[in-house]
Amino acid sequence: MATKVDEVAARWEQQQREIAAMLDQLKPPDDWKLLPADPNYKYPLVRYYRYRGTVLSNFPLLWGFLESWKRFQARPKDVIVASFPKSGTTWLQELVWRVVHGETSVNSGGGATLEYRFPLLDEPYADIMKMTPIHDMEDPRLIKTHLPYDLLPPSVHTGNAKVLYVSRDPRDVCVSYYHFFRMINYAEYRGTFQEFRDSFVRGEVMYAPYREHVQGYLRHADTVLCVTYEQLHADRAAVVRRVAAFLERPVTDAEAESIARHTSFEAMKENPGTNYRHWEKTGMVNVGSEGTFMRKGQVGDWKNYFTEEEGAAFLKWAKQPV
Ligand code: PPS
Repeated sequence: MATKVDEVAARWEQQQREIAAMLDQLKPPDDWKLLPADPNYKYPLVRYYRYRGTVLSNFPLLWGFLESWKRFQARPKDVIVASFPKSGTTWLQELVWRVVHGETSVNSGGGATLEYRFPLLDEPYADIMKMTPIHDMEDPRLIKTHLPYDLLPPSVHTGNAKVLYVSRDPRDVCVSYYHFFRMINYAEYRGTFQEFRDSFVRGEVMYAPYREHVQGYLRHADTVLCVTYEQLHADRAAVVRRVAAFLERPVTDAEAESIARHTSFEAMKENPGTNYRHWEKTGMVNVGSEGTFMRKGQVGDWKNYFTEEEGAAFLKWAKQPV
């Protein structure tokens, strides 16, 4: 039987033609400032803009981000997992999903991918992915976002939605992001790591500036539950308990241990609901050439990309208050 993923995959070529046609017609609002093109991105249909300080691509615009953002009304049962990309979003999403649904079986959500169970607020690609639009989802809605705190829809700031934020050693974020942009066909980054790192620091990569992003959420740590990738590595069951307490969905010790076990790197790499291998079918990634979404899952991979001095300087830059 054909799945939604098969339907999406069958439309890849047509979708590229549609995107090209939409791009021809695209007239970004005045407050979307086009950034100079970075020739290292080889995918021909992507443009980067700065919108209210943050770098976003033409994709949110093409897919109705502004309309959807205005329409978004937070509900008391909403749970939002926010992050700068590559900080452990998927990891925290799966953990949250399991806490909310009391899910302790191996393949959560019957194997449905997180993209459907826990959709992205920023790119309302529901049509393209044959998904239920976020507005029509039933409670409890679990929603992912990479938007900085100030760009969250106003009803999230004033509403009762519960927001969680995950951050990670910025050097590992940068390495993971570099590989991600090399892997996905919607970017096809072909510059060197040094070039990518420099554009990260200049605040020119998607969702930059990085420091403002992290510090913007940490400033709201009184209402936002902030966890780190490194804490997830060190003691996942403890994070499960913190998340459960924050969401007011208590878990037993046995449940906490089970959720911790099913959210190990190895378990999530095997789980079709979390490993993003379906992207290999839908055309999102270039199969085989640049690795997979679940790449290494390590703390400290940066040491393979930075010298000790470069790493120290980068960390100092990242921690500077802005
Ligand atoms: S995204 O695209 O922004 O949502 O990506 P995000 O999920 O934030 O980050 C992807 C990185 O997280 C790693 N990951 C994990 N590490 C350890 N354990 C588990 N369970 C896990 N799940 C995801 C994933 O491998 C990416 O990191 P790198 O360093 O590239 O391997």
